[in-house]
Amino acid sequence: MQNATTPAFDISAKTHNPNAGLRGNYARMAADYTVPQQMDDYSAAEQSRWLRLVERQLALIPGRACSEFLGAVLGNPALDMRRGIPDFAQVNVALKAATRWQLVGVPGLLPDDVFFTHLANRRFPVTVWLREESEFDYIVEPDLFHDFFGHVPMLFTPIYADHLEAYGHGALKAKQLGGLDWLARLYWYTIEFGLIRQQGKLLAYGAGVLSSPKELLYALESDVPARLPFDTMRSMRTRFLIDDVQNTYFVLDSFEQLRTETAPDFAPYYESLRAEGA
Ligand code: HBI
Ligand code: FE
Repeated sequence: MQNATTPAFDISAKTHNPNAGLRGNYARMAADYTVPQQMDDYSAAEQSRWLRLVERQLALIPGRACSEFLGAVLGNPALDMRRGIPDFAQVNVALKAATRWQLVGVPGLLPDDVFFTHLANRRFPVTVWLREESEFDYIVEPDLFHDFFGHVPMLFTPIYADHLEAYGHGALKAKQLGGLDWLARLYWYTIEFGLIRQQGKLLAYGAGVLSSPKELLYALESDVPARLPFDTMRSMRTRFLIDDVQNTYFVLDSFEQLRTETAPDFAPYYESLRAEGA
């Protein structure tokens, strides 16, 4: 289901060697790839860029973001992004109380097993650098805005927070079973580009959709992409495009559905996907 020109790009391949041509300063990171967030490092230009990114996206999400995301962004003072670039340490006080998750600063994309080990320990890696002005409308790699605006609000929702920890454990197991590329597709079509139907309305919960003005409108309103009922195996058979809008989106009926569909042991799934050559 992908166009012939853009080869399917598997993000996990890109992250096997995080230092290969990626941004961010990996020189001073800890053994677990975390770096301190230096609030004084952000320039006035970056603070202004952050605010413009936030204002633009806040104007688009009412009626397009799921209720849990909207509730967190508009209702939780710890997530008032209009005050400027958030201090992870301050957000962590509220986040820990809400779902026992913590944000950790990272220099950028991490090797899969490092990333998943953080998730399995309820630590969400948030990139500390912000995109350049020239990338205002689009950036391929996750930056501070994508990670914080797109991913962090959902961490305040317990059922989602539990799923993400379970996903981290599952991904570490998948790596042992050779199933990581398939499970990466599941992550892509849920955590990154997932849609959900709530009170009959099609809404977004995926971070890649919620943090992109173009993709938010396209994923919900364009008649080009396929929108399929969420199906674990089908999502793991569907290759994704890392540097373009998606051809296919998967729609949940509820977050309960995501939890129950991903509760079973995935080993048999990997066996049949391997047999199919998916
Ligand atoms: N590293 N910092 C960071 N952020 C990600 O979203 C990320 C990563 N490394 C691996 C990875 N994602 C992928 O393997 C998952 O999206 C499946
Ligand atoms: Fe992301």
